[in-house]
Amino acid sequence: MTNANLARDLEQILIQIQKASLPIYETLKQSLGEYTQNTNATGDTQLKADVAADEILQTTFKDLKIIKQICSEEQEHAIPLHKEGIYSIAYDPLDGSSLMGANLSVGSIFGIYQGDFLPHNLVASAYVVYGMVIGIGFASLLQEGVDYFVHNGKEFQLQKTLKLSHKGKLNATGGTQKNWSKFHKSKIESLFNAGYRLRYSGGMVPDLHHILVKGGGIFSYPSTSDAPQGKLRMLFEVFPFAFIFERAGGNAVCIQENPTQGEIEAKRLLELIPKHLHDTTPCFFGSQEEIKFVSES
Ligand code: AFP
Repeated sequence: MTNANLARDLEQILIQIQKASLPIYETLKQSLGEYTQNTNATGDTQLKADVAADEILQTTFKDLKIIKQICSEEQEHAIPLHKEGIYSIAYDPLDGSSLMGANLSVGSIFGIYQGDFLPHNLVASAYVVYGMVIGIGFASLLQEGVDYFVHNGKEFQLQKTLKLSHKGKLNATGGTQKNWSKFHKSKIESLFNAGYRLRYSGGMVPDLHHILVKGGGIFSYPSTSDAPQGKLRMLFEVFPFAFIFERAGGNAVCIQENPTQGEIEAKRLLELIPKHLHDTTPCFFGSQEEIKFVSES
């Protein structure tokens, strides 16, 4: 496929994401964070807004013949759309929805694949932040950096292209601290001792967007004693943001420890192969310097 054809297709997909974000934002404004009686494929209790956002996205993507299949964090299996389609889209319709009751920002995340849901097939990724305004970050193979669009009340306007500096100042890390490994504790402590400041809302989209907007830092969701494979899902959260951080000039790795030998292994997140659609992995996203620091024993 030529770059011109890819650019045309990605523009169509971005337009669908922009279109869908408007009714999703309206749903959020009318929602009080009410739960349904149902759980999703990963066992999380669904909010009414999770279900509504998923339905809006399914309907919006159905309109586009170039989409072969979609796969949502809220669904157990992928949903075929158009036989002649070329792209597969994996998405989390409403990430961080448990924060809605506290009126904090939440988001949607999209990985856009040419072919099947394998990280080396990613051609673009996007996220939507539903905050004071709707913001959309979009990265593709066709350009360096992450284009950040903001809705001005009438239309989406490109605000800036986000790029990471070699090193930043923010440190966002998740999971229950008593379940962190000694290695993770010591790395996080060293970062704070070096002057890094904690910024963690509990929403992956606003937390990672914050690092991109401030031009650097690190976000981690490590392996913990209660969740050795971490919490965040490869297809719906991790791969799209790994792609975005790499396009922004940073790095994204999985860090696994071998406690008996006291060694650690850092692997590029986009080289992991999921066995199941809902697999999770420990993950670290950041500027070059921070990722180098946490990748060393
Ligand atoms: P919810 O969708 O249950 O609010 O989880 C949000 C999330 O998947 C991601 O957005 C956060 O980074 C992460 O979980 C926070 O998890 P911890 O509360 O365990 O740090």
